[in-house]
Amino acid sequence: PMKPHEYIDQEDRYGAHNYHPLPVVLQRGEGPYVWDVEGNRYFDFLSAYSAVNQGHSHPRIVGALVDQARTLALTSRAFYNDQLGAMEEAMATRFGYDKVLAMNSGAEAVETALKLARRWAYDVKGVSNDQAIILVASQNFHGRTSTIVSFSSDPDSYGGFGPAMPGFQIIPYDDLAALDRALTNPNVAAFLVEPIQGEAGVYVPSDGYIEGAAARCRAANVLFMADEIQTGIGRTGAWLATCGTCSCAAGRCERDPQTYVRADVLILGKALSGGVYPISAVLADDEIMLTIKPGQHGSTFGGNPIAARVAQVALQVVEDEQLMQRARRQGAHFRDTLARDLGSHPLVALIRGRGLLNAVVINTPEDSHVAWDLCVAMAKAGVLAKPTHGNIIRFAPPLVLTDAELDEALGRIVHTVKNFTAA
Ligand code: IF1
Repeated sequence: PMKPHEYIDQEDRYGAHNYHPLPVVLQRGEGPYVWDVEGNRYFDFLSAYSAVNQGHSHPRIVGALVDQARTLALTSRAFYNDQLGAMEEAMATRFGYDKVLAMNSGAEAVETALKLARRWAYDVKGVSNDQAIILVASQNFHGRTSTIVSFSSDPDSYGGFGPAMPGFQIIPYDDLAALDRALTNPNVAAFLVEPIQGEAGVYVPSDGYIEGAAARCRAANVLFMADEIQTGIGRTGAWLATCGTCSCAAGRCERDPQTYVRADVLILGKALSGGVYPISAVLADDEIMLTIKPGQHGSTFGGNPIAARVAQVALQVVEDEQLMQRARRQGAHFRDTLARDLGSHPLVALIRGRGLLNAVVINTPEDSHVAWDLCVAMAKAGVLAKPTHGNIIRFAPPLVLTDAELDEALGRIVHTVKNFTAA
């Protein structure tokens, strides 16, 4: 076996330098834990950016993956398979849409939604050819394709990758007046938005923003498209962040009319597979989804039998283990405890989040090393988290921690911050 630095050197030597990982080399995962190559155990408070909500290597999900891989892995969509329809039915009925379109990565699902919005604009709304505008929010993160980075406001994402794809307009996030102004343009096809902005640093919008945005889009005959790739599948304390304050009581969807928002186009990824396989999907009703005809969109691997089988089980696990209720309850406890123990600590500027998608804003400029050094110190204390924007630390553990495990991890986080001395 190699030493940790040898693995790091090997990646550095032979891999592209498009990431800057924390210096931890992981080998094994189970539930909320991962182990490095030297056998040290960590609480995983990143959860692969919320892809492993169900915990690492969930036995039921891995069982489905392995069994289906042995039986039939890939057919392409040139033929039917015996798993895809069941996955489509499970997702359509659970989330309340006519149709599902299966892809692989989150970025591909976002691309699919953008293409659907344009087709719907031309075929249904009656926008003149090539004139459709899609609104997006500033500080958005929707993936890394050349089209998606075209409408990023982060120079690291779009810089040097031009020319930008036309047909997008960036409006301020959490600003209904700005949305109102943009919606006066009759060529607007859709508004694509994250209900909570992940990459922006777990930025939770004002109460009523998502409801207000959806209502304004509906009034203007514009599609409201929710990117729930990171916020969905239990992470924020309900099936979806757009579910609002519904409690998913008894695992049943209440669709509380006070706060539930139904996106016209719902985009899912990440934890749709429990992290064992890349699976994404777009959900919409027939008026939108059936604008794309055979031969006009697709993917070799999209909707393959492994993905279809895995997604069914991954969703069932969330429901059976009541992970959204746990995320809601434990998330409140997490924020309360951090506020109590670190709320007045000089390093802590702000604690925010919903469910188990949380962030601590460190009281330093974005170009300071403190948040990074703090994450290295937390790793030494057995908790893995990663800074974003230089001074924001995201805390998003798998949703399968016991209450005692959460308290143990909280103790380590609090202890590390209290004993931290900036270099
Ligand atoms: C990386 C952030 C998280 C997403 C939303 C689409 C995608 C993502 C709302 C694309 C992906 C990622 C990818 C990950 C870092 C990450 C992230 F910091 F950038 F914002 F999760 F917090 N929509 N999010 O959050 O999905 O194509 O990656 O499957 O390594 O870039 P993808």
